[in-house]
Amino acid sequence: MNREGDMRGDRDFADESRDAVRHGPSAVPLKALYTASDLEGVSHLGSRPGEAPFVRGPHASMYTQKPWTIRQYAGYADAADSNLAFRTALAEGAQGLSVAFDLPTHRGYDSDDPAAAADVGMAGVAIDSVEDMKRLFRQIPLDRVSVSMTMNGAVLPVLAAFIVAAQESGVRPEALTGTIQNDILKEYMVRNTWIFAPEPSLRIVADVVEYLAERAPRFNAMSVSGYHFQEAGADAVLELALTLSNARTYVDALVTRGMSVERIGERLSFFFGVGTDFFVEIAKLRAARVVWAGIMSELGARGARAQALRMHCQTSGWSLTAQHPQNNIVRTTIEAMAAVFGGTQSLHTNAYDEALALPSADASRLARDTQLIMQHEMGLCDVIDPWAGSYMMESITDDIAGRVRDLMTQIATQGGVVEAIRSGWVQQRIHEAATRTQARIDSGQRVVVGVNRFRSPEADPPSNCLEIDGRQVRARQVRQLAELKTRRDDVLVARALAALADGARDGTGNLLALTIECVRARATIGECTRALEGVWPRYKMPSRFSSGLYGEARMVDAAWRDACNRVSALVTRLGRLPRVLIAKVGQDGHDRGAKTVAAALTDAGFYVSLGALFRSPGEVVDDAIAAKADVVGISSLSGAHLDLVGEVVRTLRVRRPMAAVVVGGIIPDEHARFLKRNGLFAVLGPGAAMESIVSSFVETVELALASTSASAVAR
Ligand code: MLC
Ligand code: 5AD
Repeated sequence: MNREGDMRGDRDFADESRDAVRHGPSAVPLKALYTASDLEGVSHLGSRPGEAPFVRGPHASMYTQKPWTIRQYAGYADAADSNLAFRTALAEGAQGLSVAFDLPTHRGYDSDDPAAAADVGMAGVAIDSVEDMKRLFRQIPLDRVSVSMTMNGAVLPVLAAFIVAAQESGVRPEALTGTIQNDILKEYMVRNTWIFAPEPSLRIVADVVEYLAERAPRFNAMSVSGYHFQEAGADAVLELALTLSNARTYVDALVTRGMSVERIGERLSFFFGVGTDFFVEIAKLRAARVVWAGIMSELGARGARAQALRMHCQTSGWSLTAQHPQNNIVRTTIEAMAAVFGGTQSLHTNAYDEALALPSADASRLARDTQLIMQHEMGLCDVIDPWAGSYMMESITDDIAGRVRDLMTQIATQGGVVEAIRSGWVQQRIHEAATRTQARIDSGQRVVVGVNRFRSPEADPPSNCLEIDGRQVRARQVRQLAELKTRRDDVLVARALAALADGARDGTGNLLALTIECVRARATIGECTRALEGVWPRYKMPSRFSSGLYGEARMVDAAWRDACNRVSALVTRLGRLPRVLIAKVGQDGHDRGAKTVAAALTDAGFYVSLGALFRSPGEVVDDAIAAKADVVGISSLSGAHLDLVGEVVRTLRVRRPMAAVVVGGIIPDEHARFLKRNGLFAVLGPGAAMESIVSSFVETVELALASTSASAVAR
């Protein structure tokens, strides 16, 4: 029986496309039934694991010899807190470490920098200097535990601090194992922790790869990421095409600098997201290896180590819901199975409470144990590439590979990825995909259990969300920074920083080698970044969104039309369009939600301005005044809302009292109550359908106007 409840004859069913009953549009059309004829023309069949094109995995023995690495991404507050969490995790079964840095560190600000104040320690660990890095890895044997560091913008000083911290604890660079993300291109496309413009940033990437190849040959010099594309809304084909195009761009740049393609390939690694489209996600990982092996072979790589794509995977954070968080355990487990069936080398499973806050200790343990159970209780490591030979799996693997090659050709003919970033093509394409997905969820075409269907009236059990006292972390960091500066030789620091700036300006010397000397002399992450900023000013990028798509997708939907009618009524009452500023504040660069809301509000009839990223509270108020906003909608996903949103509300009350503030994102209930007591109009939690967001904005404008006219009368 299909979802509509009617029975079909066997033959009809066999011939039918699966589209009508699928859970959502997929990167590739799936059929209800696959047969032997679907294998015709599939060229990768017949290869063995560890053999080109590596569809069956990069190693011959795969998990039978060594299971994937359980590598949980973690970091919060300061180095000492995170060190304790790392050591506990390793004692309890984690097999590698993966450091989440806070946003100021990502963007090259020290914890005492006013631009960063509210974000210190909130979404990851605060690292200001080599001393913090030493605290972070205290009593962790860096010659035995491999460490992944998700760092891109501030890769030079952070990696330098890691290398010096290891050296000062007796571990030479040659002995270090791990991975540095060092993938700047996707930062401009989606993740938004860039600091400099693309061209100088590409030089930094290449200097890092060259230095590591020479001095730390066991360290993976980049982790080219697709995960963030998926999180931002891309489907599997777009995720692969962008990731592999970015990787290709790096390889070309390194080859131009004289590095051998063999050497580059050996320490290049990849990172993919694994979402809810189960079969497609498995096929995606297999297809990634096929396409990449082809590219590397074309570029002249001969060895298996250079041709085989090795990957880390993370289950999808976006697929998790704030409603009934325990359902997320199920989502994550099944996504993790897809990653394992796809042959990942390393895996992060998300914690079930991530849509509410950073993972609590309980939720982190459960996430890790999910993988331990998979490895030790379920027999998943006993058979290599168990999906091989499946009509469906081999056919869609081939289909995805073909589509990815086509899209990569399209990107190349447009002038390549750097050009596609500059023109906004990539950002736009991902944003449009995200907007369409949102429309499908809001209209109920794509089911999210407990959110748009099968809602339960029962309240969720209270969760013990992790709370970080950012002010305390900042106070500690500021004190330690001050101490560091009294103990160091300032002349030595100044000389090293000047040499770094010269290296950047003149194009001479390896920037990582030069930064290592700065950090060894106790220059801070912020000081190294500022030295480079003297040569390469901080980059700025406009924020854009597309109107039309969302409204069109929901045109025939009564709930959406009702919401639009409410806006029309408001327009009539005001005699003009109601004006909204959608703003991001602080160092939080997650803009998927902000862009989708901007698009939907525009389609509903608001006049929407979308603010730039990384604005201070004062700048958000400037933008609100310039936009003559009736409502300022702030999107906050980094945990820094208490300070930042509070300040926007206070400043706006003085400078544009008629404007109201609403917030969307990850805001714990208690914080929402506190902010509302202090003048915030509304909090829109995750999972809210656009019609309810539109209605909230309408009500906010009405209430704000009523209270402004009431206070005018009182005056
Ligand atoms: C493994 N090995 C085998 C084998 N399996 N040898 C023989 N037979 C087998 N079956 C060998 C490998 O060749 C390697 O040795 C060693 O064992 C370790 O295995 P690995 O497969 O390399 O695993 P690992 O060290 O864990 O490395 C996996 C990786 C790496 C290559 C994908 O880059 C990695 O760990 N990446 C993690 C990235 C990450 O955590 N990112 C988080 C992003 S979060 P040798 O000698 O070859 O080294 C994020 C979120 C955000 O980005 O936005 O903030
Ligand atoms: N600790 C653990 N997980 C984190 N994530 C982000 N920051 C942290 C952190 N400090 C996870 C979330 C998010 C993804 C990018 O990584 O799942 O979706």
